[in-house]
Amino acid sequence: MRILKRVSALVLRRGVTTYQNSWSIKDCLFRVHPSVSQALAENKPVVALESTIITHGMPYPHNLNTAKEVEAIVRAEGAAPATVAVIEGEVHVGLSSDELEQLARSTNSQKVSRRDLPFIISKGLSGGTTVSATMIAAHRAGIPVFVTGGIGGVHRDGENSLDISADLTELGRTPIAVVSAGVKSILDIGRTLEYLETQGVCVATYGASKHFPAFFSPQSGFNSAYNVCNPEEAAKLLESTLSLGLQSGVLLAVPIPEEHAAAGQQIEEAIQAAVTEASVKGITGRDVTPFILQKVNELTQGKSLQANIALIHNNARVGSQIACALSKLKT
Ligand code: PSU
Ligand code: MN
Repeated sequence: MRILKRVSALVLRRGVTTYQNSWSIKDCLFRVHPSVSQALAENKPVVALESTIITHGMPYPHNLNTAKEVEAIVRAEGAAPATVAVIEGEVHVGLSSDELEQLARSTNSQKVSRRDLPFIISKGLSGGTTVSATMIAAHRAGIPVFVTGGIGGVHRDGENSLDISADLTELGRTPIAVVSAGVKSILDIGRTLEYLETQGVCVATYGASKHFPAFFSPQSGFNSAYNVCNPEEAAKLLESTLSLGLQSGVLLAVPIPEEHAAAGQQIEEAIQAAVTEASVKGITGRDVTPFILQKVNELTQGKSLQANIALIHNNARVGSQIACALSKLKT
């Protein structure tokens, strides 16, 4: 009897072991660039960066130039940049300049969100990672600060279409600070904030007020739950999220600098027109955001692109300062 029990336990354990061996997370699918792994090993600040903005958010060569400028800003602030992308079926955390250039020039890159990762990896494809997929990779690599332009959200009429970006649920389940300029007014900002609250995401404006920014404008008419005034306060907020063991993330909303917000009204009008056109043309799903971004850029003769670049530069500065402040808290 005892022997029998033992045998069954062994089989059971074997079953579990076999299961774990076969399906445990494969590190080989995640490639961390040596510059990033070295910084992490030395407890130096690292800033994760997304790449859908490169593949789908901006036209070439602005995408490449901006990506390079952002990495340079991160370095100048004393942190290591880790741009995330999928290259031939592997998730890269940190890209070489050749890889960055190839991604920026490529015309057939996929837009890779959480739901797309399994397929893209299984087919050995390449693509730009959205906020959700970038969060997954950054968290896995041990990078708690991630800078982007804007996150996805609840689309207008989302209460009927249920078009709600996977970025929001990712923020609810991955403990990373996402530094962004808020949410574009192509989205339903009020519902986006409600959804983030439901997901348990701590939303804080970076600055003196709680005004939640609308990407191109420093105010959206909505407020964040909180505000933090400097990198140290932001770092402490993130530190408590991590120390509490919360599995949810933090959204830090950085208003576009005043000098670049001037074109805000004209851009707003272009957004209205682009949203209408997208709906008339029946554009849905993952194609909505890239379509609207491109249309708005056209309608504003490039002003939206300039504002977009300026706010990303600013976010990179702020995010890097937060990453530096956070690494000081650890030492
Ligand atoms: N918002 C922007 N620019 C972008 C995106 C959002 O202003 O490039 C990209 C980000 O990568 C974001 C993604 O994670 O679009 C959200 O797409 P969707 O709405 O399909 O979830
Ligand atoms: Mn969507």
